[in-house]
Amino acid sequence: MLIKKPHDIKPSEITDESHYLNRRALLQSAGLMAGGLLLPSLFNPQTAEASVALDSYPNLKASAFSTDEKITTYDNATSYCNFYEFGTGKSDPSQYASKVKPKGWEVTVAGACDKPGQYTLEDILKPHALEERIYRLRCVEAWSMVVPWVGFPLVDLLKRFQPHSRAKYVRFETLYDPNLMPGQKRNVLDWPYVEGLRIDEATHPLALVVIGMYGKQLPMQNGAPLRLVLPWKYGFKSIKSIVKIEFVEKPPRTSWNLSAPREYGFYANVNPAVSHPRWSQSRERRLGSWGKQKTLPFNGYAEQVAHLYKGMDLKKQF
Ligand SMILES: Nc1nc2c(c(=O)[nH]1)N[C@H]1C(S)=C(S)[C@@H](COP(=O)(O)O)O[C@H]1N2
Ligand SMILES: [Mo]
Repeated sequence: MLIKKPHDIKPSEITDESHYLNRRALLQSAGLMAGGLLLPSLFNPQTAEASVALDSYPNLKASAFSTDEKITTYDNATSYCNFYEFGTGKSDPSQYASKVKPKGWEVTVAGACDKPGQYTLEDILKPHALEERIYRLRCVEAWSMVVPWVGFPLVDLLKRFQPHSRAKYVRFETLYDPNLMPGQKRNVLDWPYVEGLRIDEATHPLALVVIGMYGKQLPMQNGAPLRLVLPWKYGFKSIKSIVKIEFVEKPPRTSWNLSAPREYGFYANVNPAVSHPRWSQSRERRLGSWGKQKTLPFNGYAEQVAHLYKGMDLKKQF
């Protein structure tokens, strides 16, 4: 398995690193396309549960953005979860979500773009070549994990909808269905769960649409059938079970920011120098380990993303 750490990626002759990374990501996905690694037929019209029937993604290449750190066990990553729609306890999602099989999933695309509309999950996924990205994900509660995610760059999905230049932000919404997701019967958050990104964050090559993990279909408790994974941000930005994508002009109000604005900012970049009002963010515990380790700025992805926040005071805009 080819795994390159970000610091193994040679500096290019092109001075602007963001251009270099963008080009690299483009070449990479082009290469995967040419290799015929298109999404295998996800949908078997003969079965009622067609929409998320595929249960494995064999032979995926690990992308150059992957870390070579020790991978968290499948059991840990799928049983210690945050998904408040299924309860606030860490084991609630695996206990209650595993029984849920989303059928006929659709995603609404709205706002400032040329191609708004109602898309089936198949429409959303079909044109994209899948890859494996071994990413760290760091929860705001100071635990973290390393997971081989299966997905494709968010930029590739967003550009299909041809956003207008006045679309400065993207807003994402999770399914609202209290019968399927009993945690929504309680007012712990303002449902549906909403997250948002500035357009340059959303189109950064590290931002991933995820549909699987560990070479398998994404378990419901981890956000099936599709979620985001934004490895340089606290985990709550990585919204699960998305049903709506909207291109907007102003920063959207996001669920955690609405519920506790002093604790959870819009940017939520991992920052060991800025404590949460109730605990330090300087260290973290990897799921499955006892000790703690140092948390890195931008969760270790500073080289790739720090330029997005040039000139901002990240203590104020946390
Ligand atoms: N819709 C929704 N998305 C969500 C959450 C949630 O409660 N609801 N929790 C977030 C938080 S706080 C974290 S840390 C990650 C956890 O992802 P995991 O359970 O796959 O580790 O999902 C994020 N996405
Ligand atoms: Mo989190």
